[in-house]
Amino acid sequence: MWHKLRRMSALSLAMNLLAIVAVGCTGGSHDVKGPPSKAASAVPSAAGEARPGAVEKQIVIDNFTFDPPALTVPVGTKVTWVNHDDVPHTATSTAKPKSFQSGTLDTDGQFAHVFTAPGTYEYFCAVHPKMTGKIIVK
Ligand SMILES: [Cu+2]
Repeated sequence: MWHKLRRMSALSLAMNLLAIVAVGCTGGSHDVKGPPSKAASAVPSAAGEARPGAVEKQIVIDNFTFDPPALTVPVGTKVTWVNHDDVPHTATSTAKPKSFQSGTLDTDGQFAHVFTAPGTYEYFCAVHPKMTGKIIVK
């Protein structure tokens, strides 16, 4: 358990660094709608009720890959996809009807969805259908 937590912290840290690097590289980007991680932590989000177990997870899209490709989360988790690629991607639910649909995410674009029911939620990129991932909600 502790190992897992520590690995996740390291991962978030790596992601934050990645975000900083990405922003630095694309200095001319006009699509940034606000500092993503700061906004998330500064504002107690509507979905982020203070009950134990409410967590947020991030999936980074980079090099035509959802990372991590499979993510297991507790019910109530807010999952945010962030596109760090320089081409547009989507996170589109494969279910019918769709559980979620990000729309097109440009570079540094992000989309969040709160998973309120247990299940396996498979998704793909509508622009590049070979890009797939899944969220397992328990
Ligand atoms: Cu894509």
